[in-house]
Amino acid sequence: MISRRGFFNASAISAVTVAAVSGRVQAAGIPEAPVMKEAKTQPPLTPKTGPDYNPVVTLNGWSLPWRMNGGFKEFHLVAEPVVREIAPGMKAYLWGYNGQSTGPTIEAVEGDMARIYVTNKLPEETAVHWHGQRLPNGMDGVAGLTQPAIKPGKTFVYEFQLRRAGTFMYHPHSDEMVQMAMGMMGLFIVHPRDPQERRVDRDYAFLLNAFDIEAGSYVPKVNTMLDFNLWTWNSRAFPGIDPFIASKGDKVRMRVGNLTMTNHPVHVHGHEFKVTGTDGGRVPEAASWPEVSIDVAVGQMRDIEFVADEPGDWAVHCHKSLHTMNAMGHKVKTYIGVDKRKVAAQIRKAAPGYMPMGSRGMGEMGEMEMPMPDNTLPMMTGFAQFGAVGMGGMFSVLKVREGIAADDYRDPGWYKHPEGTLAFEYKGEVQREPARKVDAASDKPATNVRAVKPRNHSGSH
Ligand SMILES: [Cu+2]
Repeated sequence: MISRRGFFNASAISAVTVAAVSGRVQAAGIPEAPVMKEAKTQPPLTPKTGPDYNPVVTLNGWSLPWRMNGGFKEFHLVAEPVVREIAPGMKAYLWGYNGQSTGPTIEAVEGDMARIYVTNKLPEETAVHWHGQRLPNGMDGVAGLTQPAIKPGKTFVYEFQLRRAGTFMYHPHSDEMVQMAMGMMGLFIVHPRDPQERRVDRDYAFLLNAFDIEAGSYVPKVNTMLDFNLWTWNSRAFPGIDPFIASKGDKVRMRVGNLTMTNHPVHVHGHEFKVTGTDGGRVPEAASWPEVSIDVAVGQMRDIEFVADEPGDWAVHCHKSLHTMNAMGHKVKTYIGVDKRKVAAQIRKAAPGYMPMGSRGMGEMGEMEMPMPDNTLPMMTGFAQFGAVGMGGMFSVLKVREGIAADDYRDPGWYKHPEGTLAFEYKGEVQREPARKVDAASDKPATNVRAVKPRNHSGSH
């Protein structure tokens, strides 16, 4: 029997249960397999054993506890059917790992020896590919090519040294299209040996994924090629995606991996960021480039970093507008400019209460309370302090506030806009001073802008 002592290095993982009692530990020598019961963002898992590092925060996810065994850091993944809440009001029957889809984030340190047990509790074969890692070929997890598939009920062991730091992923390479359409994937973060190297204050991570679940049903269609209807981050859709929290002045990193079948331009409002990491590792500081949107292609990972120096509630979203809608979005016809009153009157004779939609745009749909099938998300939903946000899917909010404690990831509520900094309705002459001057000494150039001499003083003669 395995002692729990020395296993839990988590200070507090509220929702993790160790299911040793329910027979998850199949044999002495296999580490226990913790299970997550909820879809909330869990606090970072601070290391208590092994080399030190600064843990990530997985959006609507958690990190997998490990145990040290000799020179190995041992993890236990269980591939299994799970029930995932996509957003309040909708659950999906997916396949995942250790109780959730996406699976837990694996975190370790460059140079660590990793030993990962994978138990298959699915009704079919699987294998786990460690996307982006340098490892011996036989540990690469491609069923049929580098190993026999893991049959239902069996446990395989993967062992490899983590040779480089970076943002990686894991997913099946066995009936891959079905298993990924069902939600099987997770993040694998390898931290640098020196915890001070490129250190940030808040390190967020999430995977872009997608499902095709018909309105009113629970199971994804597994043979969909492109026509997905639920665009998710870590198998959550807005308003089910938790916010990114930052204290003003924090250096924030967001690590994004794409395991959908299309690209996603991820856009952050109110800040410029730098692209500081790709699948190939850290981008040297001098080579990282500024952006406000980063296109993450299929199978890619991108790390972005910025100083959260603008207080407020800033949207963070995929810039493909069909990806910020929930189910049914793309099946709705365009009626803008159409006078449907006559048509509606005709239809009401047969269907009393019929309501035409969309002739003034579709924003109105975000505010309507329409009867829907059970277990379906409205296509555009989510309310904030000024009304309907009119968004679903791949959308969240970066909440920057003054003086949030370093370990505090609680939602601070909606931003209170200082006097004079909020867009307002025009009601007559506007007469007031600018509320927020950029620089009192406006006749001097800002310090980071080089003064440019006029051309005719360039001294070329
Ligand atoms: Cu997208």
